[in-house]
Amino acid sequence: MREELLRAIEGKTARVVVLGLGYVGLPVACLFAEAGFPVAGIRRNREKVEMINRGVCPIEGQEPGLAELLAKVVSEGRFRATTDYAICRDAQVFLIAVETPVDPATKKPAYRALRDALRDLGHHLSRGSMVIIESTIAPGTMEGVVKPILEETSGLRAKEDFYLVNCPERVMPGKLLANIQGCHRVVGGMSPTAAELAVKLYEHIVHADLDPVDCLTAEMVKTMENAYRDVQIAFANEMALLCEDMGADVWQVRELVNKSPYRNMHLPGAGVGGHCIPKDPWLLIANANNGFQPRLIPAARTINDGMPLHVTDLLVDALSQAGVAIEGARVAVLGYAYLENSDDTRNSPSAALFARLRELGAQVVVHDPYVPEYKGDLEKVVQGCDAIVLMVAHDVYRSVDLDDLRLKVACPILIDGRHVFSTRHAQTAGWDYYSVGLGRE
Ligand code: SAJ
Repeated sequence: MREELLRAIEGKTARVVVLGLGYVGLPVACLFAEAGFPVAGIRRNREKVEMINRGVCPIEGQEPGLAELLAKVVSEGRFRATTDYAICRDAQVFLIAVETPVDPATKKPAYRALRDALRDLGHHLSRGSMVIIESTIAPGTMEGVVKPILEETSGLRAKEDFYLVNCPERVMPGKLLANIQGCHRVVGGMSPTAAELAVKLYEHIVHADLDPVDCLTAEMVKTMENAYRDVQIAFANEMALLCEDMGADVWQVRELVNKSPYRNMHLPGAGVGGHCIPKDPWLLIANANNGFQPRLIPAARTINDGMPLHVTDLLVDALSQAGVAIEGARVAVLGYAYLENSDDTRNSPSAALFARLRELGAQVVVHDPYVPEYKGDLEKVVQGCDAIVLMVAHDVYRSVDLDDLRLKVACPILIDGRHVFSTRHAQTAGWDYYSVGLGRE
């Protein structure tokens, strides 16, 4: 079994199927196709499947090289998408890259997409295959969820009849291809042979270290690195709140803190969004059950989830200083994606701000150059507004002419959730300027 699969991997004859063609699955499918493997991809959304098979990239934001690569491997017949799981029947290598959210109420893993993909694949799984989970999963999931479902639906046994691997993705919108090719990866095998074979496979597309480990270690590494980032951002956000309280400037303070050795204070801001950082800390602690009491992780989540509400408070104060009630006020929100220069709106902090402003009775208009429903002319969107709230540091906002914009609004209040502008620049242009982390005189 090992030799046969190794030959197919080294000879690039192994048929590869990627389950889930989103921000993780689509670029990895294209790279394996470009490396010379026959690749197919499965996505449930028929419209996106047809787009992909026309060689059109469904990901909108700035994604260097992806659209061209997709068009190339599709036109050369090396990659095609389908909604039909039967395509799995003649394949040897399967990569699963579906969403793994947490339940908003219980903060426990909500693995519906993962379980469905595993069940549908299990019915077509043949002996000698390799199944790789790229999705970020809670420690203990490979043993407790993935293996049992595949064994039950396939009638095969992991290790003896097929190889099982957890190789967590490390991609970020805006750098999808570069991250896959250039980032170090941990390759967690249900057996050392499984890890060894997966390393052989990824060597075709990853030009960085590939560390073979066991599955629990791989699950821990990925969820912990994102929890680490969330805690670092929470520290920065708490310091921003402290600086506002004491009339200091967190942006200047941070720059100087980072001049001291071994410090890398992250960026405070209007919130933490995306499919990873807001939920992976909960995945990390989801299966701890021998008395472990998490304190830091939940505290960091509370601080970061609170930032869009803090931005709302800054706005309400600013409006009341100007004698404008939030109820009925017309507020323009700049940026709806969770990350600059991306179209990805998953767990976007702007959604939390939007909901809160609506609750308070404000009239909310949104602009985002990348999110289809909020594209449009910025000047028209802010026309007659009582305030502007910047939530995302898209490049296009950095070069906005604040003097021009000033002439469009009814009331010159500017709340900067990402410190895109400077106080002097904004005040010179006649704005009443507020920024996260900036104390007022
Ligand atoms: N953010 C801050 N301050 C910071 C950094 C980020 O407020 O200093 C906010 C961002 O605005 C965004 C959110 O946090 O709303 C997440 O930003 P991100 O830069 O972490 O972007 P992600 O979530 O797309 O990417 C993260 C990355 N993880 C790490 O850097 C440890 C990426 O490497 C992972 O591949 C990705 O999660 C993932 O898929 O897990």
